Amino acid sequence: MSHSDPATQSPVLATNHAGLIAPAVFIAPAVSIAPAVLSAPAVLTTPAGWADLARCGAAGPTNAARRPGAGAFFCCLAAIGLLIVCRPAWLGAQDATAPPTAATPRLGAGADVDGQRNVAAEARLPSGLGLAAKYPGDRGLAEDSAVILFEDFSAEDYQSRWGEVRDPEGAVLRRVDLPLEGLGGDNAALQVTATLSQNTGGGLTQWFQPTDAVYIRFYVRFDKNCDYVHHFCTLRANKALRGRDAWSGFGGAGIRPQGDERFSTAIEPFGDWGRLRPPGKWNFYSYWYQMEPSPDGKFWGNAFRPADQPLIETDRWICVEMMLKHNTPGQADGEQAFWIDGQLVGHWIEIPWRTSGDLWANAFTLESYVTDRWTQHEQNIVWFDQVVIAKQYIGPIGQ
Ligand SMILES: [Ca+2]
Repeated sequence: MSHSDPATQSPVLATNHAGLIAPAVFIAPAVSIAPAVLSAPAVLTTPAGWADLARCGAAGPTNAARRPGAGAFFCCLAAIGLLIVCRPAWLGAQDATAPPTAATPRLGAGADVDGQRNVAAEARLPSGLGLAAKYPGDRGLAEDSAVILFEDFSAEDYQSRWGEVRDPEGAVLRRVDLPLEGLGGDNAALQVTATLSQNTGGGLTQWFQPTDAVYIRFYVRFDKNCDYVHHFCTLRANKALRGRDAWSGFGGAGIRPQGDERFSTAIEPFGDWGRLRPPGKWNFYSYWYQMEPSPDGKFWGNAFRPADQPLIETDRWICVEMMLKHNTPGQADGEQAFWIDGQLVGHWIEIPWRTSGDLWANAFTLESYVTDRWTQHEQNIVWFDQVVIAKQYIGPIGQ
C-alpha cells in the first residue's frame, strides 16, 4: 500500500544497508546465464548522512577545548565541516530535499491523488487486445522482436533468468500449478506467500535493455484472504545495467531523487490506510526529481490515482499492464499509464522523469512486499503469471 509512513520503508533500502549485491552481467530474456554477482559498497549520500556530519561538526570545538594545542586545528576542521554542511551555492552542491528553486524551475506537476490530471478518457493510447493477440495463449510471444522479457514460469529453473531473487528462507516463492482459467498458456504460475511472523514476502528483479516507451504486462491473482500489500511491482531507472550503478535506482525511500540518479514508478494496490477492503484500488506510486514533498517534509512516493475505480477483485486472474514513456531531458514530456484487463484506466502526461539522457528505466521488480500495520492476516498469498516487457502495448492473452 502506498503511504508515507517512515516506519515502513522499502525492503531494498534495508538490503542496501546490509551490503549490496549487484549483478555483474545483464541477463537477456529467455537466456539462462548464471548470475555472477559482486559486492558493491553501500555508500549513500542522504540527508540523514548530512545531519550526522552536522552533529560531528558541532561537537568539534567542544572536544578541541579539552585538548590544549589542538584547538586551532579542530576550529578549522569545524569551519570546513560547516561549509560542507551548509553547502552554499558557490560550492555548486545540491540539496536532495530542497524544493526546486528559481534556478531549477518546476516542470510538470506532482501527485494526482484524485485523478484530476488523468487523461485516460481521452484514449490517447491503445486498449483492448494488443501485441499478445497475435500469439494465442502467449505461445511464441517471447520471440516477437518487440518483446524484451518474457516469463511464464513454465521452466523449473525460471529463477536463473532473473538478476535478483528475494525469497527469504526459501519460504516465499513457489512455482505452482494454477492455470489461467480458459486463457490458455501453460499451467505454471508463481506463488508469493508473505507470512507476517516470518518475512515480508519477496519477488524477482530483472534488469533489461531500456527503450523509450516501455510496457510491462503481468497477470496477478490475489488470494481471497490476501490482506493489504505495502509495495508491489516497480519499474526503476538505474544509471547502468551492471555493477554498482545498476543499483542507483534502489533504496532512497523518503528521499527526493537526483535527476540523473534514479526515478521509479510502481503499480500498487492502495488500501487508503485501512479504509478500503483489501487489497484496495490500483494506483501508481512514483519517485522523480521534481516530486512533491509529503506533509512530514520527506519525499515519499507521489500517488497517481484514477477517480471512481472499483475495488480490486480477489480470487481471479487480473491482467495488469503499465507503461512508462521517458521525457526529453529539460522537458516535461514523460508519461505513465496503466490498464486493467485491457482497459486503459490511468494515463498521466507531462512528467519530467529525469534530467539526463543517460538515465533509463531498466529494472523491473515483480513482488509482493507486505508490512503494513493494517495488515492483519498472518498469511498473504499472491500469484503472478505471463510477465512480459515490450516496446509496444501488449494487452491481454489472445485466444
Ligand atoms: Ca504460466
